[in-house]
Amino acid sequence: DRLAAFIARLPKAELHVHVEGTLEPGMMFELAERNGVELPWPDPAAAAAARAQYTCLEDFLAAYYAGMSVLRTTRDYKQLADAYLARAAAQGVRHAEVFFDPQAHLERGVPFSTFLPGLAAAVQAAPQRHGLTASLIMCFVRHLGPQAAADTLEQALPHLPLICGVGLDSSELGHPPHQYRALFERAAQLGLHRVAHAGEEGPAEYVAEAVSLLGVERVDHGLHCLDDPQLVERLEAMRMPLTVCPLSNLQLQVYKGCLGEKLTQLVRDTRLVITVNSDDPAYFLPPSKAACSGGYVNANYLYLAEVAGLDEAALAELAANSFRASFLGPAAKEAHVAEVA
Ligand code: ES4
Ligand code: ZN
Repeated sequence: DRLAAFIARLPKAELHVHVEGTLEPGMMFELAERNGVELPWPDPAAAAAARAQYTCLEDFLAAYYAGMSVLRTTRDYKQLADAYLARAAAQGVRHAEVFFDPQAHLERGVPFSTFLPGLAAAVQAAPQRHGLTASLIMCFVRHLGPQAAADTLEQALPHLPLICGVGLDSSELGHPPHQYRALFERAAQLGLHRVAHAGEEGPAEYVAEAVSLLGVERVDHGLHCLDDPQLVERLEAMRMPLTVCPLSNLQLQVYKGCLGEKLTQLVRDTRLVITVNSDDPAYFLPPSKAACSGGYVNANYLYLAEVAGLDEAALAELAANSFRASFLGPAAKEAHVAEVA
């Protein structure tokens, strides 16, 4: 329809996408065969059907870590990231800041020197190959704790020129951000940008901690800040961007109650700097025959537009926010924002 066509043409940045969450069932089975890895599903159709069934963060994460076990060689990582960047470019994405989970690979015996060159090769080739810029953000998985995260940052030191920033992801409840304060101080000293998942299923308090103790420049998800009006005011005053992922939140049921109401509140009733993102687009598909393919960023804009009743001007503002909230330099930001208008 008209809105879907408008969204498809909007130039946009994607700031919250896990490269491992872009692994489509077809490529997952291709790599499983190439690398001799056994998967817990018989074929791509069964894996795809299973994806529709995950309705909480922990069930999703179990499948996400199982799925990425097929990634073994530099070539695999390059192929995965390149395929995502091609699909993103086809959706009007002009710049992508892509998360990866080093610990999920290190734990399986795949070293930095295998996965990082693959991811970086795809990122470096993206402007020529697909017409978009991209960078890499290394996330620490909270379920392994702060010491494992600190060890991971030290292991990453030889590769820092290829890494734009650090983030925090995986399980949230029981893993408050204050546990990562020293780690994020170290990351800041190393000149890395900082973001963190907070307020996805965790409380508003975790969002407040991420902002005041970790010094994050964006909050990933951040939805539960709505439970604390004073915190919302602080985030508005700071112009702290939230990277919201509507289809992810819908599928994983992270908000008890009506998600549509909460998303509407975020974009219509606050002055928060909201951006729209896909999170794990191979896993989180739109509820119905949406006019956008898969769970990629345009399907997230369309779903949000539908539940919150957004018009073209509001959608363009969200796209402009995505560049403003990016880690691009001021000149590149301005050029992209001008292109949206
Ligand atoms: C994630 Cl949806 C979500 N939440 C937290 N951590 C993640 N890693 C990949 N997807
Ligand atoms: Zn995420």
